[in-house]
Amino acid sequence: PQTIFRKDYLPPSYLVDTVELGFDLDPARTIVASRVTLRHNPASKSRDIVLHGEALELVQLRLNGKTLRPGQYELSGSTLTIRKAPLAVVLEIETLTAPVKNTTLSGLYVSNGNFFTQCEAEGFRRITYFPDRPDVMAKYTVMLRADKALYPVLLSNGNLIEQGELGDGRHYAKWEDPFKKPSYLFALVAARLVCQEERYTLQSGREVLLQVWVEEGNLDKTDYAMQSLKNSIRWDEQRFGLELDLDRFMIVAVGDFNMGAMENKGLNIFNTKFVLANSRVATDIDYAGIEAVVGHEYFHNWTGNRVTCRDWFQLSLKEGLTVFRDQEFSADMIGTDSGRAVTRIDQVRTLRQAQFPEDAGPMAHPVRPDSFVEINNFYTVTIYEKGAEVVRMYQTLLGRDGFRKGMDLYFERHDGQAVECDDFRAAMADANGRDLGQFERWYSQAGTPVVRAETNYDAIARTFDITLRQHCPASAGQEHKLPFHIPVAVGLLGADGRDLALSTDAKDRQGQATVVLELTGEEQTFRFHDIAERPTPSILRDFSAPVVLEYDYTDAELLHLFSHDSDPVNRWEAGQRLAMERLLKLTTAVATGKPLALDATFIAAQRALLVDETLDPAFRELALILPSETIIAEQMEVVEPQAIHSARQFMRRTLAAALKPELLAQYHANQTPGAYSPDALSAGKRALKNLALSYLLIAPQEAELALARQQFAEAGNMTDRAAALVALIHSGAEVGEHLHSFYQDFEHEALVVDKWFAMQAAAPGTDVAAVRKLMEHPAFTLKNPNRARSLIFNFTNGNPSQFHAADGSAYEFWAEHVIKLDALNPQVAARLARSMDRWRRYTPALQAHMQRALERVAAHARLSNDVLEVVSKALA
Ligand code: B3K
Ligand code: ZN
Repeated sequence: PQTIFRKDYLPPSYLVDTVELGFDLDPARTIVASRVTLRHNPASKSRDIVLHGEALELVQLRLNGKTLRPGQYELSGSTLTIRKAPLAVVLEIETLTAPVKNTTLSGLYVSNGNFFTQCEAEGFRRITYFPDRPDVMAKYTVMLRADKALYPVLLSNGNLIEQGELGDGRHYAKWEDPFKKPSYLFALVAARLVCQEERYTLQSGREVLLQVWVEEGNLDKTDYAMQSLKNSIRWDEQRFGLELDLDRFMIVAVGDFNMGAMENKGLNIFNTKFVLANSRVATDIDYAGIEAVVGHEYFHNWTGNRVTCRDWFQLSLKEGLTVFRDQEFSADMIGTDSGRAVTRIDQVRTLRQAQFPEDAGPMAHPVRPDSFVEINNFYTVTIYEKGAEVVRMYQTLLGRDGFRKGMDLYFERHDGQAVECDDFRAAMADANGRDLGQFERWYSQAGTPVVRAETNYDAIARTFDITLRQHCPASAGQEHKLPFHIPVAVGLLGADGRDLALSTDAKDRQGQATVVLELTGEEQTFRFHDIAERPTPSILRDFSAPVVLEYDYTDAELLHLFSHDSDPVNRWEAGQRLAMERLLKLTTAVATGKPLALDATFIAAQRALLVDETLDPAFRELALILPSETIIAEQMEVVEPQAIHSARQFMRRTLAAALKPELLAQYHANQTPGAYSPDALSAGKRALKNLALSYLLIAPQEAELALARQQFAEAGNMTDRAAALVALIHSGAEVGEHLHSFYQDFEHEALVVDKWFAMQAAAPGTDVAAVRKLMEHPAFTLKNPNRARSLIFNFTNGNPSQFHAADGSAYEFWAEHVIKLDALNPQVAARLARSMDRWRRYTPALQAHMQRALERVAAHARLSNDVLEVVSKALA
């Protein structure tokens, strides 16, 4: 396969002004007629028109009214080239596709008898021949024709301008999108669906129509998505002064979808997982996911659609920025400082769980990659979540107002354009009169920087010095890295636990509790004056940069921070450090057969936090979750998954035994009687209560089992029902009956059946044989991505001690299913292939098994580029 490089970018030879598309929709044989007006791009030397096309049958090709015969154009691989074309061209192209055979879920496909499209990144070329690249922006008119009884609803981007009957049972609808857009934002839906709709008045007084489209039986699950949409619209008006630019905005739910959702102009298409919710079927986490994803796709309307990417190397320009926006939206929706901190802690956990490993593994890439084989492999946590961290750092460096100025300038300069990450950085810099030249390295250098801190207190001079040193480990193609521009937020705690008022050399920031130090060199020392006592430093507050912070904290300092830090993120972080130190020692003890013990100090600190009623339940829950097995593994030179699992289980068991009365008290104190509400406070209470339950069910006695069984039977919502079932499964008690009744109650709710598979897949008692058995269940299918992920991915990524079984049998299972999935859906298969990314870090025996499994996949004939790129980078 061919590697594509950012440095090879050339502007398009032809620009497109208008696109008229006609669809005669038929599952087996859809005819697509396209009429495209092109003109030569003065910025290009080439007079060749290059169109992309895949899995298409070309029926007819006309240029300025004349039919082109083979020989007058070149068809090779996935491009169609017309050489030496006139300056102004009208192309008329007729193609055939078979949507029902399209299992890739990219392009036009059928899901549960309905038609949907997914065009990002390169799916439009599976619909018609077109210059399918984001810097070609055009105005679209779309005519849809289909059987009226089967497909009563016909939707596309923009405004509905005409509809009617065609005779012979068919009907049509014509849509026009007033805004020019890249092809990846094209969408259509032809389906039997119903909608919840609402007229909504924008701040400007303009009225818009909002719709959420779902299958008939799901109309009782659309309220939260609709509410989230309205909240998103209001938030973008208030926080960024950005208004909805269309008269109609639609969300459509589909059960077969490769990722979360898609921001097609005016016609967002969503995985059902991020639309459908009511208290019976959805958990608090599902509700939060819906709010975040509805917000995310809506916010793309400006950051992504109005201003889009010049090329796919710039993907984080829209994704990092839009994730940052949805994170801020979710935080503002909670509204309290502590709620905001809880969302921030969740973001840090995601980074450590998934992005740091990616940045240290074979698929490491900069936020703006320099090359790729398959763009679909680059919708990664680095592009999204690290990209969001990079955007957040602008706000940390420039302040909220400065950030807003930068956003305003960005839109002033680039509305209607396809631009680069550098353009965003320039807008931020210019709007604030700042030099952000060095900041560019966050885009160009891969890897997670390590910041090492050392401190020195001078009691006589009353100064406290913090010396920060940075380095970044080498990654593929990048041996030596230059220093980053890193904002390091710092506070100093006195012995009483309170923040000291800080005075630094920076004149404008006297007396604050937190200052942002800007580390730009390899090593810098920052001095604080008038420090009356040796303070405890709280470094990297609010996780002000996506780095690893090393500082030799003593246990006493960490305990002090864990009890007092006014910065909730660092308060949580102190607890994680306390736990991690012990978990690493316990893991070594397990591996070397030494006795295991947990100190009373740590237990006491956990107890104090658990019962501290001044803290939000949501925060307490997060503070009590131990670092995951994956995060522990990342700290080790040689990973022994079973030892990590046993060590962590030992710590959980010991805490559970020591804190039993407190856990029970919290279990009862955090009930949420009455009607279910997904608000943050209630969700936090449920989270703490259910964490308590999960601890109580470690080595349970009859009383605890009874508690869980009662919660399972009487739960008034899915959060509590699922939590009880998970706790029971993990307890090792006999749960056959519970699993059976849960399945019976929800067998017609696909998203709940996914949960049913997922909770079994991730249970430490589930080995690969049990997973294979579950695959024989009639409800299992590889063809539905949500279902495949629920069982297979939750096993390979969520059940490390079983996935890494000593005999390598689970790796064989992995190889087999990467290959099987690849034949159906390369994008999903390539995600599964990533489960083996960190294989070189395991024990030699496990490595040997993993290498064999990787080689087995790599050797398979007819592998997609998607999977081939992942496995060859892993083996390289
Ligand atoms: N932009 C889409 C992702 C498309 C992924 C294509 N493989 C969803 C989102 O980030 O909003
Ligand atoms: Zn996005």
